[in-house]
Amino acid sequence: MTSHAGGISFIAFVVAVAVSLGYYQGVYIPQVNAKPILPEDVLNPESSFEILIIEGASLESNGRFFEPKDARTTIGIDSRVVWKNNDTVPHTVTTDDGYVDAINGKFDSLANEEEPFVMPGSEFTFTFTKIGEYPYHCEPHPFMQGKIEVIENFA
Ligand SMILES: [Cu+2]
Repeated sequence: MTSHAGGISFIAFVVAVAVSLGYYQGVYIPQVNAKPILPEDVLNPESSFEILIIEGASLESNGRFFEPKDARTTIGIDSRVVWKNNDTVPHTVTTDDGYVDAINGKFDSLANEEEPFVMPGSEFTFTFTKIGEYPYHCEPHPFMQGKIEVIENFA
């Protein structure tokens, strides 16, 4: 009788573990990794906000680096930001605080394996899908600093 009860509780244990693993892999993990469902205009804003990397920006004495330095964009309107490198040397656009967008990944040109540096005459594009403040800098030239503010669309 005792060993029989032990056998049943062992089977119950095995079933419980199997159910738990199934839930973890089949339900919990997909939920945690799922991307949020966002409106189309947030994913693909109608306009872009342009920021110039000024010629001579690699020299601290230049005093002008990203222009505008502080940019305010509206989510779903112009929250796609394009940095154009008008300088003669490569630069990066790199998050100060490690921000990772739920849709578009890390806010860092270095995360782009094909073109980690924004080459002269080239550009880097990043779409923010969440309101907030996003300070950034250039990795080889840390005095090059800027900030993107993404505000709510009240329209
Ligand atoms: Cu730079």
